[in-house]
Amino acid sequence: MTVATTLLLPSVIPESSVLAVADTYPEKELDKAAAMQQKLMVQSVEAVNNGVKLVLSDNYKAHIKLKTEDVAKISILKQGEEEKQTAAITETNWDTPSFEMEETEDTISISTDEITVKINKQPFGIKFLDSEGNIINQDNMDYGAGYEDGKPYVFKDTTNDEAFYGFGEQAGDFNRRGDSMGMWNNDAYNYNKDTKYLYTTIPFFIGLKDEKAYGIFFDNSNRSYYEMASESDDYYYFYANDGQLSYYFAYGPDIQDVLTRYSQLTGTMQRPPKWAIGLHQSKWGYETADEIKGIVEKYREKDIPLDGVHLDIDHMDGYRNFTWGEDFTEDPAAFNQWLEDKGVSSVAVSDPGIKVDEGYYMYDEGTANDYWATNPDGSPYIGEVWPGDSVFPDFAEENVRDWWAESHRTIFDAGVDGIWNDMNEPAVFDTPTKTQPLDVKYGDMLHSEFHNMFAHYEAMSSDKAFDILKPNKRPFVLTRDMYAGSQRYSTLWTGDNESSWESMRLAIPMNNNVSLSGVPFVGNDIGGFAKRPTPELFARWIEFGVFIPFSRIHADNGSTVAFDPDAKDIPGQEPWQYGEEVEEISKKYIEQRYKLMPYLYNAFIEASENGTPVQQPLVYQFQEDENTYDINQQFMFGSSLLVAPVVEEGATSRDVYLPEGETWVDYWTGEEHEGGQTINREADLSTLPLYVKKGDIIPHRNVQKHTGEKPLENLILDTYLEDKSSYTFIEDDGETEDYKNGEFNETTFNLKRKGKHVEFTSKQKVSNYDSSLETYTLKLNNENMPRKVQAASTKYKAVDSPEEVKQNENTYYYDEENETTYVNIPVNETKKVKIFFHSDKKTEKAKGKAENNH
Ligand code: MIG
Repeated sequence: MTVATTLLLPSVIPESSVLAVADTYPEKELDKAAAMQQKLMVQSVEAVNNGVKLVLSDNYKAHIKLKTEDVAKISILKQGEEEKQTAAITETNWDTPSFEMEETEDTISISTDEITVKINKQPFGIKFLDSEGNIINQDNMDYGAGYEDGKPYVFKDTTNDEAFYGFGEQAGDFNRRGDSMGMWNNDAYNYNKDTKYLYTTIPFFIGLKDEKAYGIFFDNSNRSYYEMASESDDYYYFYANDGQLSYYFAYGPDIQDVLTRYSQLTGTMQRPPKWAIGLHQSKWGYETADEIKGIVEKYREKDIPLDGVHLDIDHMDGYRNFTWGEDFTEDPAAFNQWLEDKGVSSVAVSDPGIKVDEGYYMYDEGTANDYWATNPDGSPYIGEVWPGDSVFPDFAEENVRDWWAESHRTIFDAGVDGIWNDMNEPAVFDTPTKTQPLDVKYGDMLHSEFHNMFAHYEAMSSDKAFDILKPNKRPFVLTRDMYAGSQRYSTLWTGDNESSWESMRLAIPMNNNVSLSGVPFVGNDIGGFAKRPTPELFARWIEFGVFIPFSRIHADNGSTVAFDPDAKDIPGQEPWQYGEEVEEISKKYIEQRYKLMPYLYNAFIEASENGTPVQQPLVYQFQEDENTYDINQQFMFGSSLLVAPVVEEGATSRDVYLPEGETWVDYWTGEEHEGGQTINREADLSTLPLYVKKGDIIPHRNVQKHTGEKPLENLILDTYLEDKSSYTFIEDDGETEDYKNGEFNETTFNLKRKGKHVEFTSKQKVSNYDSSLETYTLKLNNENMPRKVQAASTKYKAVDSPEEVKQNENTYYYDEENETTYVNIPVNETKKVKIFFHSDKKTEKAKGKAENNH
């Protein structure tokens, strides 16, 4: 513990919790020398319908299963022990692939069309090869795999050019090669780049070597460790304090395929309600409903879009979960109705610690039914959290989860729309480790095994609350902690970050790795939680914050004001707290998110179907470009927009790397750049460098006060055409599960360049949703002046402004200065719309080049 850390803490946190800031349970290091000593030998082999079973020396056994053509599961267990799987796994419909087995004196090989798993017998060791016989990954034979003092471990060979990604929520660089990581869900208030244990455990990573990617998921919930070439350039290893040695191996070679497999294995996020992907405003320390109403009113007055407000612990009665405090509001239902009328949804915090307090219904019901986690002697475990002495629901038990789900009634009945699960490490104040003793019991598990899954099981229950109490409404559950697979139930925010440039810089690679760990819906407190940002930092953070999947401004109640240390009243962290210029910048960027809503929402639909990240590290799309491997401060927002936030104090420009093989268009100026180079972009305080991948269509719409304010009547197809572009647009009601019964529309737009003209078609594949769409505005960027626009015999009329285009069907306008054509196409246009140009852009470009060469 350091004095500096203590000073940063809000004074209201009990002194005892301060002790624990950097202090979790002592690490149980692996004895490498002991691991090296022991070698498992294959003693016999049995072919089974999904792979092979081996008898190993020292009373061990192994089962190598083929789960799909490119996924294998490896487990090594004690003889007689039964194989378990954790709650991460959801995969149900994989079929065992056909495979061949071949045995020699020294090896056993099992091969599908995609991979070969080659097992060495003396000693036991595994190699994964692709269908051409290239080694993708292999055990390190000096150390091998097995158990040391009860700790399951696996050593793998690596070479200097191998990169590692994933590992859930980690502070530090994007590429984790060279890092020493741990997973033990931890209340990491005010974490920094050196904080080893953050809030979330996702024991999944991706290795990328020779442009080929594989994934490993270590299905073990105990505290685990990852030494990724941190001790040697030649090997990496991972191990856990306890539990079984079993892991899944998935071969790509594309990162996208690895992530798809992982998402099938552990599930995908649900389609979110649209309001949840709008802007959220929060602060710990909005003490009354009136205060929050004032904030909402200000948003509306200033015409800054807003979709959600968060009710932190001050909404409760003495921190009793699922209650309303009279000081907060005497009429919670009226308050929520007021919000609803303003188009704002509310998200209420939920803490798992239940106050020991006879007469408090949660305590009484839970006690009467033995719902609490217990000490070894069977008595309820009591720990101190916000309400004082508290007991904790045993979320490992289904009946407890059902009861907890049902208990959301007091919150949901009053009109709350979403749930925010906090403190679910589970955090307690009065132990040096900040969490419960390891021998507290959850179901038939000890806390040591359950710890990293506590939030996962809790989220299961919160998700169920929606099923029971808000049937047909899409759930929104926000959580501070996760285990692998929690994306099925919840959205992640990355806990108590800090209002500092370093903390903002950490957020980008952190989100990128969370995204590669199966969790697309992730965000960080915009502006930083602990302390307060300077106006400049807030401006830069909101510019970037509108391009992260979950976009919420949130701040600590007890922080000092960094830009005015003498301030008496600590203001909230709203966009208008930092002067006019920053307010304007905030508004511009928040509006930008709302303009991109059709694009963003569709990116989320894809995420919910395939696990495709919404925030994508560059390597996700560009793994054949090695320059992307170590990029920390850039990402793709959806598949078409490249975001390069300014993350250095005082900077007025930044370098941007544009991946190879594409042309990139500056979103603000239209300037085109070839990929495969680093450019320097001017970026005054109001500019976030943003680029579009040429060839893509980005659907936009008009700005709204909130996502449900105005029906979508006009869809703008912002197009950066090369030869061909296409986009499939899905529309539904944005809030119910009706789309599951087919109530949605699916339309594909196609654009083709044919010499001197461009052809546009739209085809509706599904049309079961009652849409308000009337027109498309086809916006063709960086094109010559059109000569005419025509659909069969209908001639489109040239008009004088984009506004006129917007108002009149079958019209077009050419903005000469920006070289942009706008065409208003009625949605029921069934004919090809042809845009004829005076000259053909491509020949012209070629000519231009030829001239430049003279
Ligand atoms: O001990 O509910 O990370 O977002 O505002 C602090 C009060 C408890 C921690 C969360 C933070 C929240 C705060 N909570």
